Amino acid sequence: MADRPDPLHDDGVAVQETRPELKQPPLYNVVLLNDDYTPMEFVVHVLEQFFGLPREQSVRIMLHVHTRGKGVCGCYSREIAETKAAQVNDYSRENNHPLLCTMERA
Ligand code: TYC
Repeated sequence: MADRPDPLHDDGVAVQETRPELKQPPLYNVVLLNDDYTPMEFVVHVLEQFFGLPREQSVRIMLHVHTRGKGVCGCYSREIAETKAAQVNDYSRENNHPLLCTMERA
């Protein structure tokens, strides 16, 4: 009962009602960066395996990154984007490729 201010007996104290938090959580683009050494086939493989993209779209994104410097692989909540980027970076390191994956606010 005492968890809500009583407007008739407020002792002259103004109470600012807390508005409910209605904002959607932000989304993040997972971004691949170009480098001079990672084989194109490895990048295509990463896009297929970690982002579930079909081969044609993976080739298209890889070539976009190769020519433009970076490109978006997918858009996710912060936790999923962090996990994807970390998985790609771990996998690239395990395979001795300098491929880097980051995330940016969408
Ligand atoms: N630039 C690389 C090459 O010529 C290919 C590449 C594409 C590397 C995309 C990274 O995110 C990348 N072998």
